[in-house]
Amino acid sequence: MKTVIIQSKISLLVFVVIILLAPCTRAQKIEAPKPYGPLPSAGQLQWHETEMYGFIHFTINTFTNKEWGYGDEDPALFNPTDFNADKIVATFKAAGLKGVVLTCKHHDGFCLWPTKTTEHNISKSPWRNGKGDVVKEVSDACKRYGMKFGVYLSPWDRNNSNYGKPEYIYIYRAQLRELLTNYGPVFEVWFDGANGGDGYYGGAKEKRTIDKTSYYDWPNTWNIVRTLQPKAAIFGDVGPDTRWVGTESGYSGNPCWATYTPHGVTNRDKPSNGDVLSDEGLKGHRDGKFWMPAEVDFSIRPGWFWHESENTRVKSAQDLMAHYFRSVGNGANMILNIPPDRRGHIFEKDSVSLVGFGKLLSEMYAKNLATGAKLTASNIRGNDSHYAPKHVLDKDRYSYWATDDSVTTANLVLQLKGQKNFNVLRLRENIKLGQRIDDWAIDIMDNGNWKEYAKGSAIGACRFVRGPLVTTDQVRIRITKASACPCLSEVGIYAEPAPMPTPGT
Ligand code: FUL
Repeated sequence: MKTVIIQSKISLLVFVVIILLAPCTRAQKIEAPKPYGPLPSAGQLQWHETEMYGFIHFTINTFTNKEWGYGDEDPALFNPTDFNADKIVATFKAAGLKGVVLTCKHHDGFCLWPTKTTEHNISKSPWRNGKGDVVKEVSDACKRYGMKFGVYLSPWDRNNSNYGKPEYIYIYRAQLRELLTNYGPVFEVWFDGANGGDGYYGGAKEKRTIDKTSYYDWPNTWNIVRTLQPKAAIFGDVGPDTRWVGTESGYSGNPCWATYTPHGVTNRDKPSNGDVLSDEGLKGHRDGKFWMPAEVDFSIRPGWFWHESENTRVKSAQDLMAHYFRSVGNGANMILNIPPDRRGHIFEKDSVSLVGFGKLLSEMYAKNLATGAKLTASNIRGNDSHYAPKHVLDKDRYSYWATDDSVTTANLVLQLKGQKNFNVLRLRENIKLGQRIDDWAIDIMDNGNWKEYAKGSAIGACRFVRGPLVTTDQVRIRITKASACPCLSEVGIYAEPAPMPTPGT
């Protein structure tokens, strides 16, 4: 009896202590900032994290020396002598690319997998005795190398006799279903807006014009992706997940907002793939209705397919670095096309550039010179360590330094561990809370005075500053304008290695 009484007294005491302490614990919990503007979906977040991947343009055109096949090509022409998906994917990986998007069908309509939807496919080629499947080989290689896999399926089909009629949409969707069902996880589905009109079309050899705003019934086609690969990001001129940047030259606008409201050419309020004011894709819109970040697509060569005549016109590792800073560096993703040759190999010169590019990147990233810096912020949200500046150095792109709601201009000083030489800075916002920062500047301490090193607009998922080499022991990030209290999640400071020699021509 006595023990029971003692036990209940102890329980009461514990209860009272908990009750007394509760308000203190509550008081320390400062609410996170409310999200601002359009926000990324889970699929878009994984897409942002992927940042940079390869594009493979490889089909009948590789063997006919064309960029756009007419659609009358004999499938027997497709016969690479030594195709090896592992080697290709391994080279992509060495370049630091995190995935591969394969042109499973280009405008000529030739399917690189044994589809049930058309005879115009790889099973009619002599390659692997008609038993080959490039989609399978590439997607399997991606799995082996820990690379993501994505598909490009040209909506325009210059081979199919039904193209332009309602029947074709069923065929197209059946192709999409095959690709999204039989080859494992897909991280991105690429819908090209290109359509030139004329084609073979089962022998009709004529020009077929479609109404780009209605023919493909995009919302229902996108739904197939949502159902079969819910995590995949959908690319198109009008997104809906990632927008075409509006150029194929390998750069984005500066700034490049993740938010965007696409507008049509024919009808401003009815934009569609192939009918969009593409110039607006370069920068996006600060007050855009949608979270629809830009993807920068370009080729390591002038063309998208391999042409012997272009073997002397391959971008160098240094060129690729410049494209990287002008795309990923502005918050866009970079998709770099490297077309295999007729052997099914990445041509030697392309390979040298790719591997060189990967080396430049990994040397640059080897040392974050901000590591160990002492951080001082002009304001910390509720003085709560959850929002302290230390989070910009913790390698977590979603933990962040934030200010109080009323504070939309703020400074963050990094006292570096000694004098450092650098020419590159990387900033990120926690985009789960939207794109909040409008304008920023970066200063360096120069003989006892702050000196402005760079300034710009927009940060978002990733923002690089690539400037002249400087030496300092203090860096100051100034948020000079924000639409809601800033939530900065990363500051990285790097030095690019000495320029690599351009591979010989
Ligand atoms: C363009 C196409 O017409 C090119 O051939 C290439 O596939 C590129 C990625 O998109 O619009």
